[in-house]
Amino acid sequence: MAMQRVEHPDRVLYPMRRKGARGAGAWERLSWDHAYDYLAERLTRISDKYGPAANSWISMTGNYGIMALMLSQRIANSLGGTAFTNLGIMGDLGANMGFLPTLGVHQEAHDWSDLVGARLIMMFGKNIADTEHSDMHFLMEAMEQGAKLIVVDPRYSRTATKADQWISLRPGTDAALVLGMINVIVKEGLFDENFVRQHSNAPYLVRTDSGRLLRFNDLVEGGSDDYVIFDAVSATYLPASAAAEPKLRGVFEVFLKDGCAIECRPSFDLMVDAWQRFTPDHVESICDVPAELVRKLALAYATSHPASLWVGQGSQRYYHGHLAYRAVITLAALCGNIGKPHAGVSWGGGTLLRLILGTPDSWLAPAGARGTSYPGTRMHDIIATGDPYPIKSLWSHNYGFGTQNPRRKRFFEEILPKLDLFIVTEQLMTHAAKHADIVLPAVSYYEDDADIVGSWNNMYLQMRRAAIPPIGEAKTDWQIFKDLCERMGKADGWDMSAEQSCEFILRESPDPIFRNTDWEALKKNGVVRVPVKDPHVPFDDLKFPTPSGRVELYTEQLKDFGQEILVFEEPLESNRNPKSSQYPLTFMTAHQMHTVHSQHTRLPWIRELLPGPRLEMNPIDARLRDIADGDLVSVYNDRGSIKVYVTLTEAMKPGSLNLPQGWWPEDFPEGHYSDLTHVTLNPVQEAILETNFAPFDNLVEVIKSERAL
Ligand SMILES: Nc1nc2c(c(=O)[nH]1)N[C@H]1C(S)=C(S)[C@@H](COP(=O)(O)OP(=O)(O)OC[C@H]3O[C@@H](n4cnc5c(=O)[nH]c(N)nc54)[C@H](O)[C@@H]3O)O[C@H]1N2
Ligand SMILES: Nc1nc2c(c(=O)[nH]1)N[C@H]1C(S)=C(S)[C@@H](COP(=O)(O)OP(=O)(O)OC[C@H]3O[C@@H](n4cnc5c(=O)[nH]c(N)nc54)[C@H](O)[C@@H]3O)O[C@H]1N2
Ligand SMILES: [Mo]
Repeated sequence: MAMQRVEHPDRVLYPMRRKGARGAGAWERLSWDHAYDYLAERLTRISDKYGPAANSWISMTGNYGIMALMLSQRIANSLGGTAFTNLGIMGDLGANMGFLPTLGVHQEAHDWSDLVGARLIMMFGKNIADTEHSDMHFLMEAMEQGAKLIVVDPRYSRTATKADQWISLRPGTDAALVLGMINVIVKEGLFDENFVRQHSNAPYLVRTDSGRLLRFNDLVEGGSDDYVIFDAVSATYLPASAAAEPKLRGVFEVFLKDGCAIECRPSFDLMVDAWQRFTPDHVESICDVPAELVRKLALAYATSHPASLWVGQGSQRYYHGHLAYRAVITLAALCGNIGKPHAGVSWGGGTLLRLILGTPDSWLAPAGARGTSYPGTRMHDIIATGDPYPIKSLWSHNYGFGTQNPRRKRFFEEILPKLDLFIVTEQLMTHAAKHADIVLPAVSYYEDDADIVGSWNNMYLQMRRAAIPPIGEAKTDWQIFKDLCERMGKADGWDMSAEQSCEFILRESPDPIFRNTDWEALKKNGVVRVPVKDPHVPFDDLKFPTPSGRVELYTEQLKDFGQEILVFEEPLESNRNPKSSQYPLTFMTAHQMHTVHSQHTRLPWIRELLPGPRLEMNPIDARLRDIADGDLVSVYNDRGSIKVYVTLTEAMKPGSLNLPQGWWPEDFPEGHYSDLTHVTLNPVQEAILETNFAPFDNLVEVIKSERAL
């Protein structure tokens, strides 16, 4: 089947320049030499007129190799241009923002093999059976060895079909469900008091006047700036690092060094009080999960040891997505389920995200040169407004731009006309390529001479090697940018082969697991495990790279946003907001088994299985709208409207819709699902990292367009 893609009739075979209007489909073939000359001249002209930052680059996960992913930053730095970052606009950054404030790391995961031995496995928004099927056998083995599987998903996903229990919650409400479990566990005294006292910041005293954590030097002139606990044995205030039996509950009158008395409470006391309102009944009203089930879930988790929690991407694709991950981490920490085999909270801890975050600066900015970088989530607005400066060219590579990006319609109607030059490096003549001014041919994986490929959830690295020569005149992104920099006289740091560049990325990485990876073995065998214990059990030393060195359940840094204590927030486009009277249905676009994003939906053999996009809808919602199975419907909101055929299925929770993602605009009678999406900046996420694109946080309405024949 791979060959159907490699030899696809839509394959881009040589550089092309648009003739006539954008999107008109008339092209002139260029030699590579001519293409480089033309690009060098155009980019220089833009740079001379508007400044070098007016040329911009963006890439996505298309090839999954680390170079292809990160080259947009390197080329922008070499030419003084603008790089738009990709993790936020990808929609994969929400989870990091739950992990960072609490555990001090962007992500962590137990090895999949470590699942075997767990008594209970709970998965939130993770559909491993479709999206990580190569590792699914570990889950099956764990279940054969006695683990119970609970899947939390509004949709009866393929993973849910394998579970002992499927919890179908209202989309975007995971944090409330988990808060309900936490509330029961605390009330029943089922939490791990010792872990909470010794390894979390729950015993630290908080000033109730400001919400800030008390510091020892607030009490004692010249004291350390350590946090403060109240020790039950000596009945004194001690620095948090002292050996003590800290109290978790109570209200204390504390005298500051200037003699003033203030009220303090252990953060645990404040948190537990704030969480009281998440009774099972209240949670039922939020999540649409029966109260009795919430209670049972809590008891099952707190009494099954060891218990392993997995979070996928589904829960983060909401405006407040980070809260779901923080909630799950809080639950695990309260039950002392962190740092232990077959337990923990796992999300994206494999080598891929580590490689992205650990790409050495010396590789990203060869010759020390630096351009400018802006979050990809701001790209549309920056280009539309020219604020903070004009952007006049955009070069998209390794990005299914036109299907995978938010707000396609806005891009093509409003943003593209602002650009003097739109360049797309692609394998196929995609929707974006069709609208480009210049299209450059990219190799497929099988023609790529060298790149390092990381994994989402395991600790292996692979070395990609060419299996066949390039089709047509295709080149790697590395080669294209290297040639262009040479042409433009900016070749500093580009005098490496692709293979040398791979070695450089590992050897110079700030992350010791890559610095210490056996490069020769990777080159020779094509695959290597990075040097971490096998199985990898995150935090087994119970040291956390947070300011306190502990799990930070109380997050002082988010005080100004009212999120110092874990809260639940309704999705931005909740189906309970006033807007839902007009647009009552939550519209999701989950990943699907038979295609990687937009890459396989057009292959003939895949088409036999998936002839085209189908909107999944519950029969209850359909009946209300007189919609029958197979009807053509319009899905719309105030951002756009699309037409698609509908499949009625009880796998969908009433009130929510799913349209598996990866279809091209050409596959829809009208519009494309990304026309319905939005990118709304979230100040809390901006304070932690950057806003995460929330592709499932969309309200829509559906009406029948044509009855099925
Ligand atoms: N609505 C909605 N949108 C989403 C998501 C969602 O769930 N719903 N998911 C988001 C997520 S998690 C992700 S990771 C992104 C994925 O978004 P993309 O990475 O954009 O997805 P792909 O379809 O894999 O697109 C990759 C494109 O890169 C091209 N390509 C492959 N290899 C190379 C190469 O070596 N060089 C060049 N120049 N091109 C190459 C392919 O031909 C393809 O057109 O989509 C995001 N967008
Ligand atoms: N075959 C295949 N595999 C892939 C990909 C692909 O395109 N195709 N893409 C890869 C990439 S880049 C990524 S990021 C991953 C993503 O893979 P996953 O982590 O599995 O993420 P999604 O498919 O986005 O969503 C997972 C599940 O979350 C559910 N969900 C939606 N809303 C909620 C909610 O509010 N709460 C809960 N608990 N669940 C919810 C959805 O119904 C869905 O079943 O897959 C990777 N693997
Ligand atoms: Mo992704």
